[in-house]
Amino acid sequence: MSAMQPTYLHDYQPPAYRVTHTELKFDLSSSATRVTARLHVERHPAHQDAGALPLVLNGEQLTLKRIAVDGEELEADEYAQDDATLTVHRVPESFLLDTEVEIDPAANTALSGLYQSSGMFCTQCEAEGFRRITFYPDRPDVMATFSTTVIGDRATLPVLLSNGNPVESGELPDDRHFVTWEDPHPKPSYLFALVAGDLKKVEDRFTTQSGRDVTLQVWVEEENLSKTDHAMASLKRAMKWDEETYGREYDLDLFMIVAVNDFNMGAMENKGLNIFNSAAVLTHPHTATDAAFQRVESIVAHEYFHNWSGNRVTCRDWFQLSLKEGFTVFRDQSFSADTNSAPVKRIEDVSMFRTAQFAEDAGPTAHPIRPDHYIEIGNFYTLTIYEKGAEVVRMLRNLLGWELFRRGSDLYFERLDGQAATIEDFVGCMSEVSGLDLTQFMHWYSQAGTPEIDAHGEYDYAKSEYHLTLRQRTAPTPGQPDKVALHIPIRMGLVGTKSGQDLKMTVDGESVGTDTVIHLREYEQHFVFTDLAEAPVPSLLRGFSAPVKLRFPYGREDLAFLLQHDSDGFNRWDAGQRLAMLALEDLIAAHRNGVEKVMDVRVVEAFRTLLTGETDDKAVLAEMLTLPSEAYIAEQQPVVDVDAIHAARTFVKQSLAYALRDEFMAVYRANQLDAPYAPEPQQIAARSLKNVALSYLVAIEDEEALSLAQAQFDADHNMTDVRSALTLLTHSSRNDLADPALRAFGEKWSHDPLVMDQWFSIQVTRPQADALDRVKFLMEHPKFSLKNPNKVRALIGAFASNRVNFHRIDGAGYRLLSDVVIELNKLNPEIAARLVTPLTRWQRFDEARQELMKAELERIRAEDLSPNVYEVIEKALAD
Ligand code: B3K
Ligand code: ZN
Repeated sequence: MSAMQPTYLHDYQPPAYRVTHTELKFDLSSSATRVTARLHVERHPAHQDAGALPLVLNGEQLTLKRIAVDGEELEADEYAQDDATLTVHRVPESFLLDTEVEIDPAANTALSGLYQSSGMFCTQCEAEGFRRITFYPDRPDVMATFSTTVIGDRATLPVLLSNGNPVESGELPDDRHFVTWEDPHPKPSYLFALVAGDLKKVEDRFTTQSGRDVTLQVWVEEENLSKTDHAMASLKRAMKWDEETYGREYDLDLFMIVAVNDFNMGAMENKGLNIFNSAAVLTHPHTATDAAFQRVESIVAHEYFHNWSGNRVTCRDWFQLSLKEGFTVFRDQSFSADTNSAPVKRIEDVSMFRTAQFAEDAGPTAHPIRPDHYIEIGNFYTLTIYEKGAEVVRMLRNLLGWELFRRGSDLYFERLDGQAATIEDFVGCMSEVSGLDLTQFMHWYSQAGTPEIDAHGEYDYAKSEYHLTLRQRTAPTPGQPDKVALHIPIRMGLVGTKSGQDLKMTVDGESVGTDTVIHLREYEQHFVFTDLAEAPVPSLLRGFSAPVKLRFPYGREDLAFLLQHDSDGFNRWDAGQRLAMLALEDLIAAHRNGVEKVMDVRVVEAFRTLLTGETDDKAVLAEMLTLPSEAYIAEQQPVVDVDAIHAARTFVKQSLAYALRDEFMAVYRANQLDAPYAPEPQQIAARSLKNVALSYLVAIEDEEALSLAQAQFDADHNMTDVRSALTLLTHSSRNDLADPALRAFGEKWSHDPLVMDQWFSIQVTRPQADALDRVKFLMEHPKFSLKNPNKVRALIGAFASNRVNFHRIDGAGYRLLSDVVIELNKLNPEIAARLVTPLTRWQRFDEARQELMKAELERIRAEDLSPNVYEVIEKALAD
């Protein structure tokens, strides 16, 4: 039961002992790897006067073979061991601890600690995996230099990697060999890494701004050597960007990336040896879509950026996780915005955020950016910690302005270099350089839930004034019934209804220009804008300047007006989304009431204007032509009616296609590319615009459009176009077209696991009623395995996002998911706990579905659960 006890932030204490240097030796073998450790241990200064203190180390699933203090073997009564710790009762102030343990990497299906993936050995230690490798104070505030010797078979494991620089290598008896690695930078155990396997590398170089020559290597299985160019190019761009933007330079002579097939997350920022899910590193025009190319670029950058925001300055404890993740996500978002299309990057990020993070905030697992307790930290690698954390850093950047923010960042990196820091340290640096009082702002870190702002505005013709009232409220979340008022920066403009131009604004007698930030700090505040020449439509929360829901009673004319005239590209897009939402809401109501559905002509006219107007940004246009997703629409409903949402959205899509068939067709034809594939912004924009247009035409199963989709599939020009065409065919009712295409695709790519993932996903996300049967059938496919997280996500995770089929009223979708969760609970608890998420959102649905979902949660609860799944299920079923 001890594993089920929560850890609390307020219980934090510095460790009794720290490790200054760690020497490791791995003698690798599939089911009996020997790990020999020598730790240089000393009493932590904070506990200098505390009298005798036992040494308590973490350790799980380790078979202890030997333990000695300063060379003296310990007697059985001098230490004690349970399933999570090893305690040495008496130790000197400073000493050497020697241990030897045996571990079983082949049996490690949780993919945490040292495990085997496609014959190679690799590690994943964040957050608490190192304790499955050796006995250690496995917490981020213990930072040591590491020296690691890896021993393996010369034939099967020719490549032996660890953190830092290789300093020695040689041959050993029995056809074995070794390599010794030294990492001179003190690091916590979660950043330790080891890789051993039959890998091939591509190599490049980067010279840092101070002239350090760095060798860059990407290690992959031989058949993937042709898929590394983009990751390498992305790495070099990221290194340069971090020098230019944050003044941060790389600090070792070698930087390595390794691709592995079995990985719980996207990638891991281990010092000098980043380990990647192969899906987050390998690309080729014929196997990866534009979106995959962009994802690889951003993840490569993200992990690289961690070298400063995470590794050089790390977290004091896991409650501070967002200190490294929120800041690093903000950094990778800025990098991608600078490298590609900034407005599209923002639209994509916000769209995902408002759909998925808002849903997390509204559900039973809602938690602050800095939680105050957890049972299993593995459950807190969430959209809240990552993405909301990044939004809060973005607000700080905007509050300070770039120059001061950069000064604050410099101060943070200089002052806390080599240390384990807290969120207060970070915000404190920002406050210190700017003189801003960020006391109220700090509530963003401790208060869970999405603030909702109700805005009302009125134009006083007689006085030429605009009165804006803002009210904020955050709904209670589990454990936090009462909410304080947050400091919410709202960037805005007033768009003149006659001129269509941003009006000059005056607040409290002060002229603030045409685009300003107002600060909402109270529950309710009034703002008066004087000397306005004409009646305005307000453009609020420009660029999504705060992670909030903002309601304003816009009429449809107002939204159509903003869609045309708002100078803020993000809000132009958002006006279109709001306009579509109003139409969708009417249609959802009509569907529920059995009334005939009628399409809002204002939406048709807005789309006509978009399709026929001039555009300088096709990528933004493609976003504007994309309707809110079913998941996003669901977020806006008090009770989610999956069928009505699906019907309404399909109706809007089809109505637009019938009304604007020629316009969509013209856009499709005008955006064909002959040039060889390149993942560059202009090509990506043209492809996304063309494929959005085709998706409308296929939605009405227009014969000509179907043959265009077929031709696009057959042309086999690049994966973006092929996948898009195959998805459209598969999601249509035309099995006569879909089946042969799926068969051909499946046969052609059966050797490529990452393409097969796409093949699985495309099939199980189709809206037709056979989706669930297809999942069951494909689970038996030879290329499917529950032990591979990518496959689980591609098949089961993708099916759970298929809203009409997952939420089938017979409960079969829920049953299938919980069956898989129960099995994965034993194999890979981290993935199991993630996969169960859709069931935890049961409160959002009608009563019949609520009962079905809860019954499945109860069925899972009856199992012998891992702490990961236990924590999520208990929250989901709490009263
Ligand atoms: N820091 C890793 C996350 C690892 C989590 C494992 N449970 C990836 C990243 O955010 O860069
Ligand atoms: Zn990260």
